[in-house]
Amino acid sequence: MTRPSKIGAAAALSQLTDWQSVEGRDAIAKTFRFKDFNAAFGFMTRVALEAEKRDHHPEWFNVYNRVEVVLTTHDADGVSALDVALAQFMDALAGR
Ligand code: H2B
Repeated sequence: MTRPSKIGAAAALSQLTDWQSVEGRDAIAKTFRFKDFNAAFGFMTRVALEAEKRDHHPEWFNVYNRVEVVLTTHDADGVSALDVALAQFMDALAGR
């Protein structure tokens, strides 16, 4: 499968709202907060199914209603258009 090339975090962030750069690596991050664990895990489940379809997967950490997401493209050694697209999918799903 052809992987997209690295565009870098700065180029990605210019296309996104409320995402941030990550210290020490080429990646983008956002913390999503939900009403409760059920809402947070529902979000994660929907994203997981979409990630499988896209063969592009998030790094994430969940505690109760909080989901901390980091996106980067391991095959490109940095942020690619796949990360921008997945970030936009997550934002739309979470309503932000
Ligand atoms: N997800 C992310 N975020 N980056 C990748 O480079 C990547 C992935 N590569 N999911 C895919 C899977 C690759 O490892 C498989 C073999 O297609």
